Amino acid sequence: MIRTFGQHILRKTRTLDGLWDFVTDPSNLGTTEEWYKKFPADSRKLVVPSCWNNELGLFEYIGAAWYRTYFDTTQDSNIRLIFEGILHHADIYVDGLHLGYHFGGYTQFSTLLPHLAQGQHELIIRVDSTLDWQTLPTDVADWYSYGGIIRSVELQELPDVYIDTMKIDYHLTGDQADISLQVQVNSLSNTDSEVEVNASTNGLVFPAVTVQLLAGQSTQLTLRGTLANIRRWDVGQPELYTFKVQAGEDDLIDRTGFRTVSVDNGQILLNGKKLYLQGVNRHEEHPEWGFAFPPKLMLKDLSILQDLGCNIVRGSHYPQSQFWMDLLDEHGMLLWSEIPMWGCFMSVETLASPLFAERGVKMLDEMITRDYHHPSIIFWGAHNEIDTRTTEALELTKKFVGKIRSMDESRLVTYATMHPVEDIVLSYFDVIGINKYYGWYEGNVNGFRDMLQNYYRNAEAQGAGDKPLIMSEFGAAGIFGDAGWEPRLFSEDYQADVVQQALQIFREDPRIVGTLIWHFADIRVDVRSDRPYFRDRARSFNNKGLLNEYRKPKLAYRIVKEIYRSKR
Ligand code: ADA
Repeated sequence: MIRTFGQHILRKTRTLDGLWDFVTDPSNLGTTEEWYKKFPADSRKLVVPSCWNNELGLFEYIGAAWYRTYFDTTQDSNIRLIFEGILHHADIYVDGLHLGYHFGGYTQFSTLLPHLAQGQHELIIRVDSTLDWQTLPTDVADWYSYGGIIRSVELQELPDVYIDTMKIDYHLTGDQADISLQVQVNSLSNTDSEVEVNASTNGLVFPAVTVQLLAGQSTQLTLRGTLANIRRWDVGQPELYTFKVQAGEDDLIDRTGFRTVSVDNGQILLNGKKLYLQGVNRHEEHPEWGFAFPPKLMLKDLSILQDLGCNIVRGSHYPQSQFWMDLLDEHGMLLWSEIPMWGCFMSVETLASPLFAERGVKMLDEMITRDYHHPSIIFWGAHNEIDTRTTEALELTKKFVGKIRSMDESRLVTYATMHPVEDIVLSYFDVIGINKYYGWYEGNVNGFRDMLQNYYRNAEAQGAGDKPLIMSEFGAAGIFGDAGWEPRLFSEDYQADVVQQALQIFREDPRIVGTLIWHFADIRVDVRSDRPYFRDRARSFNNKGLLNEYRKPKLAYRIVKEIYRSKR
């Protein structure tokens, strides 16, 4: 299940989710031998989508693995295969032919098979979960290094002339929306064709356009229209508009919500009104499903966020599934979306690597292209905790922020810094996020006060003193069930104290416009016996969740709920 709603009525689509053949390839023979020889007759089965590390015997497996399934076509047809998320390297083979390679575990990619003959076809995917110093994330990150096909695989049958993409843009004046729809139509036909393109949304039919397409060519057209008396999308007010485009025998349906996002005098404005953000960071992770997070649990996580009194969630630290964003759109909850650039152990060599930068820019491109229409997304996050005191970070920031702004001017660009006092990239962003852990990694909670004063001085000096500031991460570990009379380190009481005191400091500071607690729920962490990282993570979990990994509330949850639901 990719979306909460259907994107096609005319186009035939089906999912290839289910039991696939699966075999690991620890010695990486696949590139030198014929891959199909490695599927034993009684090959192991794995459910797609899932993470293989959640299965017996594969907990610690990082490396290459092969997946196989079959699909039938009832007539010669144009097939598009859509891969929603594969961690991290994916090579696609259909009927023995290598059709493409994709890097990046959390964004969608697709493969086109024009004029595929009728019959049964074999789809094989080589998945490699190996990370290194030039991948996003790198091989050191504070979450579990899961591998596998983590999101659905969809098969679409395309007519010879089909809609490739639709991009919805609008400009609001009061309650009027001037809308432009950019539609790309492609032809796979051997002859020239003519199709009529129609589009509509609630209360508006766009004037139809007839397009002539040369054989095998594509064309882009823009449909324009004006909608009066629109209802704006807002926090807790999920007004959505469904757009339908039809070109000949093909169609595409998508949704958006009308709202404006801006900054003014240190404040974030949504639809022109000041916004105070209250939220948490959330990994799309669960000990049983890993990153193949099931829809039912998403709905429950959302109910928990609402119960807590949140109006925003940060999709730490990678593009989340489309189903989750659809739910956020449908419930009026805001989202900070970012790419998996997690940096506190990252070297400057990584920041300076051209391959790393190229991968980051491509991920930004894929994230923004896929998620452009979600009204819930208020921020694009460029990076998290890289060494923003260095010129390497500055150069990368220019590239990333430039890329984001070239694709989307309707949202704010942000990031999370762990060096607020010496950071040299502040001026490139619309909103600054600070990650700091006084009361946990450094000193006691009062350390926040001095840090903030020093940050304000640095920001003034860089001409960034008027940028809205969010405390994007803070918190402490508390082991679920460890409660007592004294607030000992790692107890629920200690965690609750730190979060409560920190929130009090932040809520009294008029320059802070939001708080995102680290973290929503405990997450599994990559603690390996042969590596020095994260040795302080008891149970091999990051225990700073307000809930444990099974979504049971800790004391801190109840305290935060009281604070988030009270008036500032
Ligand atoms: C950082 C990082 C988080 C997490 C946190 C922690 O701020 O961004 O992903 O690792 O620290 O728990 O230390």
